[in-house]
Amino acid sequence: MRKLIFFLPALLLSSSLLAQDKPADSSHDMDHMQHGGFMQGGMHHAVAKGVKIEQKIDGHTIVVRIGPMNLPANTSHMKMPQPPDLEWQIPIDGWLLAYSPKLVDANGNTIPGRVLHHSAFWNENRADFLCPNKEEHIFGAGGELTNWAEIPGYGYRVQMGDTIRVETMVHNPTDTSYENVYLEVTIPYQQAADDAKRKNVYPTWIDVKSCGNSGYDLPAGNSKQNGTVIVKYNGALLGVGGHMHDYAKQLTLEDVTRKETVASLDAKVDDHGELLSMPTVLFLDRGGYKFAAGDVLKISATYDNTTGKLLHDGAMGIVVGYFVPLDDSAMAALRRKPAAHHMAGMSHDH
Ligand SMILES: [Cu+2]
Repeated sequence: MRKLIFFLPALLLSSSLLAQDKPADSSHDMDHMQHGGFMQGGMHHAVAKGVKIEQKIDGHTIVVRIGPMNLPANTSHMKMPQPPDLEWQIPIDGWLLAYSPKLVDANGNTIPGRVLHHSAFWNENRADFLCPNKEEHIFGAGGELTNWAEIPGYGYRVQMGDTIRVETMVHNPTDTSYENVYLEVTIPYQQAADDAKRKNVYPTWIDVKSCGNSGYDLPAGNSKQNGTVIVKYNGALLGVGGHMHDYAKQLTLEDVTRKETVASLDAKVDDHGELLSMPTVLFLDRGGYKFAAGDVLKISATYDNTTGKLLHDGAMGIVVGYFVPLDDSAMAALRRKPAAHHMAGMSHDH
């Protein structure tokens, strides 16, 4: 089974270091829909019935809960009925600070993360700052259930009523069936009305498919895919992680305009090529990696697919980070009304 690594943030561990810097986040793409079900990777998925999204909020934390989902043993994501896209309405005016995902059953017992293929949160009220044809992808999780920790002094700004579209795909590669499974994401927040003000961070997804759909066919053997994107804002990248799939070798990000390598991320895989982890690189010691408006960024993903065959839609190459613009007011233009075309059952490729 392909494993998805949404790395981000270990960034966020060293709190004192971060005090004078900025943060980053992430994004994917959406795909085709069809009546009564939906298409992902060219495959038709049945829709899981009765899956809802709900939230609980106290003075500090929102818990978003998606479920229940029934996951029979040894079921691929193609065969598993999948939740439709769900919408979460933001209940505060302020900042989301961190994301901590877990899987539980109806009694609160922990379920192994491996049964989560991926989940992606998209803000329908904002366009991505690098690829305005896409919504802002504010959070992603794969089977590793990586926490996106808080960066002191920074946050992702939301407004009451913002609509977050939540895509979730599940599978069950284990020999155990699980019933009534919930994905719970715990999100600490701060109200804008509070005294302490935060700097805004913008999720930064730099994709080898540029501003298109992220997934691509992975040829047998060694391969390299490149993409470019132009930064339209002055600002700084606080740090980056990477998102790849199995048989990954390396992700590199270059600032072509400056003729500099921004980051080189070596994938860690096991003996069979299964992806174990992607590293994180921080630019804190210099106050973030500075970009100037107009800088051309080039991203490259290298793979070594040892299966001997082409893997349809088997690869992705995305550098993910947190961007802090020099002039935050310039980002206001990225707000928009949610597109009216969304319907349950729409999802992205994985
Ligand atoms: Cu992926």
